[in-house]
Amino acid sequence: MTSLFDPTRIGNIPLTSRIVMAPLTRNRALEAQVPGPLSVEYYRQRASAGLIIAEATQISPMGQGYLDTPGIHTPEQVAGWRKVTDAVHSEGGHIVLQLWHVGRISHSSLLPDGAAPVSSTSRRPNAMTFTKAGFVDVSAPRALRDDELPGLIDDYRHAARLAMQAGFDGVEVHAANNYLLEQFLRDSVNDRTGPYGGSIANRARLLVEVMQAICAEIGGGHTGVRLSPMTTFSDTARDSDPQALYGYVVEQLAPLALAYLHVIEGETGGEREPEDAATRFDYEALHKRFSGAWMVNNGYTRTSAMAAITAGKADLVAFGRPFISNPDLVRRLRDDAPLNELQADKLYGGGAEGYTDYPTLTV
Ligand code: 8OZ
Repeated sequence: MTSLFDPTRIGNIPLTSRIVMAPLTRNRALEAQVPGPLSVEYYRQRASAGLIIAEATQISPMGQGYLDTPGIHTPEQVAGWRKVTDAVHSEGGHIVLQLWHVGRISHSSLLPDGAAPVSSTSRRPNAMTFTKAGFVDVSAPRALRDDELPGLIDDYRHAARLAMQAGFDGVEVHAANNYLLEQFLRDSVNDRTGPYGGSIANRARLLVEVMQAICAEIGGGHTGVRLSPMTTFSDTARDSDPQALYGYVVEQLAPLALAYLHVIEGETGGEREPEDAATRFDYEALHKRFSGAWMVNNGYTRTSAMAAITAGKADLVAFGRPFISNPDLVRRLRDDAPLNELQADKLYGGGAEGYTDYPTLTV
């Protein structure tokens, strides 16, 4: 029987356990969206994770949606990330980078020349973001023209190449939580006509083309994807037929032989298995169609994670908040040791406090 603590290999990446550090936005990038020394220390402290998925990182200046998030589109950012990957590797860990474009979840003050955010639509969501001026409503977006999409796909390809240059073991494409790629997927948001709107195949086209471009650049064995079929994060309605939409997506990704698929079950950071029939989703049906490693996430505990692995319901379990407050989470789960309390007011922005000062077990 497979255990949560057994080593494995996903695509081209060897892992020391099935315990993954989920991507976590912490808003501590320095000038020019470069990860700094504190971030090097933060990731180094967590290198005993079976795999670290580094925080959502914008693929281009237009991909940024919150204050002080890091990028992966300039040489300075590559150099900053190289220090992170070197630190994790020197501790025997493995780390991939989450590639992010926020689409319409942004504010003009964060974008080049005060530009409008871009999306599949020109409709503004009822969502907020964090800027220099504090929490503000997101700005009204501009719908991307079809002839701009090849350039966008190229931004993803370029970011994936830079991530490998920075020493990452691979990348995870952020196609979850109502950011740009999900804004194309869902019929609740995508109101386009033409090849990228309307049918499921058309709405999935951008994600599939992004994945194809990245896999052609760095190989499917270095590439994963994150999906959240049922979340309403950022006040976004669900698709009218998520089961059909995500079934199609997984089918289209099959030929790429991805290292893994990372699924957020239920509401991001909220309920995983709602009782309400209207919000139920058959994740097992997707799992059956996917041949790479299956990574689950959302509120797992030691007990439920061990059960998911031994039952074959998942190959990997990603933990978010527990990894923030417990750099040595793998050891604590293995020993069934108590966990540190999360300092919830220190999640976004600031310095070492609530970032690199959580204690590890001493004996
Ligand atoms: C919390 C705050 C800002 C961004 C996600 C990247 O939910 C995020 C995020 C989470 O995927």
